[in-house]
Amino acid sequence: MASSSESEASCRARSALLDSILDFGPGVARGGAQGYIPRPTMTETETLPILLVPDKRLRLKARPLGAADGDAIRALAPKMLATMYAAPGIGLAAPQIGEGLRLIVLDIQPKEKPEPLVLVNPEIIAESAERATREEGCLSLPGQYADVTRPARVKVRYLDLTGAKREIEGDGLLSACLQHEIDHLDGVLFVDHLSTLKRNMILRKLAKDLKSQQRE
Ligand code: K1U
Ligand code: ZN
Repeated sequence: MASSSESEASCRARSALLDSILDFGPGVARGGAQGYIPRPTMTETETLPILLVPDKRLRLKARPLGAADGDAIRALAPKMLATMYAAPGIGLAAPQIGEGLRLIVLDIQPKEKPEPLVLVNPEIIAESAERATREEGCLSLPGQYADVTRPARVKVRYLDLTGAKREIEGDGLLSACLQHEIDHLDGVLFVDHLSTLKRNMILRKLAKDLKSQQRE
């Protein structure tokens, strides 16, 4: 199961959606001379450990993906989605699982209606002058939340898993999530948008929480 509280039906819905976006084919994958091997489902997809602040890899600029990276992207994207759903979260950037690549996944829909998105080399090509404030969290700073002010609306250009150029535009949670994930690709965390005082308070609280969790 992607998460202990998740129903089998919603797991199956995610698995089917994931298959369709990754174009794995109908139900089975060819397994060489032995015939067919079962295709991995979302419930079986490996999840990856998420790096936590202050891991230095979270502060590096990620590199763009090129034509030679197709196999790596197709291998990584389902694992990133499985990791995001299991956390649970609504987004995940490759640097959070230790991969310095410009690759993000997100799904802001309720778990009964999953709409996984995989964005390769995403870039913000337009943003509104209007600003919006919304509470954000981060899987790399578990349990820490703060109001973050960002452009209310953004337009993002990216490549999909087939390498086709696409654009996505949004406001509200989608806008915040896109900006949050693209920030990760540049080594920027949501706390960097806060005052020094608030940032230090959150970082101190995180260090304290993680220390007491280690003792438990
Ligand atoms: O990148 C990340 O660390 C994921 C992060 C994304 C995000 C959250 C809020 C605003 C902008 C971007 C998260 O998913 S934190 C967890 C979270 O927000 C959530 C978890 C379960 C259900 C709903 C939300
Ligand atoms: Zn984050």
